[in-house]
Amino acid sequence: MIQELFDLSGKTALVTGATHGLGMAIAKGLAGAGARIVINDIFADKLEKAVAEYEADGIDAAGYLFDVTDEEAVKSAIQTIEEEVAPIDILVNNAGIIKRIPFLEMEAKDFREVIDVDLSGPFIMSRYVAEKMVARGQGGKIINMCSMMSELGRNTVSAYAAAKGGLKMLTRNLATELAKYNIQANGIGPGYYATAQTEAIRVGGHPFNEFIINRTPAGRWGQPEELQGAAIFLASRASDFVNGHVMYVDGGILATLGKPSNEE
Ligand code: GCO
Repeated sequence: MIQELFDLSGKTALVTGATHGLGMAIAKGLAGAGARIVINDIFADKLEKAVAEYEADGIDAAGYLFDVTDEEAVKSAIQTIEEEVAPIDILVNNAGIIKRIPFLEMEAKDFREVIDVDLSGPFIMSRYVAEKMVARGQGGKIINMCSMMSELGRNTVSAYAAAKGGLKMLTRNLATELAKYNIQANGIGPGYYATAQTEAIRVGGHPFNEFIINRTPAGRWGQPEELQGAAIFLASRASDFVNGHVMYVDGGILATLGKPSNEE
């Protein structure tokens, strides 16, 4: 049956930072396709709340407390997860932060912090998860959460754009170096989604809300669940010859220059 191509039964997926938002929607999607879910966060209370939320949805998610930027912590967490749960077949590098600060006001420490979480974190995670995948010789999938900012600049997000542009290139390099081990590394590039991360620029009459609705050919913000199809595809056998690709799920933003706000 063709559905078997997308079946994740027997697979284990680690989705970093999947305590809320896009990561949680993706993890729930992978669980729906049959995968065993592991998540992490740096806050114990967020982790606990999320595990309960998965449970309410009938998903038995294993939660681990560690920081993706801490190389030693990552190494030992991966070891523990593989012993306590199962070998990681699918890694989704989702954990990320954003700082919206005008370029001329940004300090290097803020820039570095964003690069650390959004770019060095995925490097560290991929480095140590891939090492185990290679040793087992059964292939694997790495999915990096890219962004519109992997392609476009925007006021106030220089650090985030630099990190997400870098993450796109890290994805291509992982694809280059890991393909021979049957590991595929791809990215998902979400457009603008109604999540907590975009709340500050979406609600309360913020002009960015109108701008995004007008700028997106689909004429609306995305809903987190709309990323599930892309995630399942990139995590499954269906994408075994897809490598180094960033799949933009953006309602068409990157396809268009946009239009004046008063145009039908
Ligand atoms: C912003 C947004 C974005 C999005 C997303 C776009 O301030 O422009 O927060 O960066 O969250 O990553 O793809």
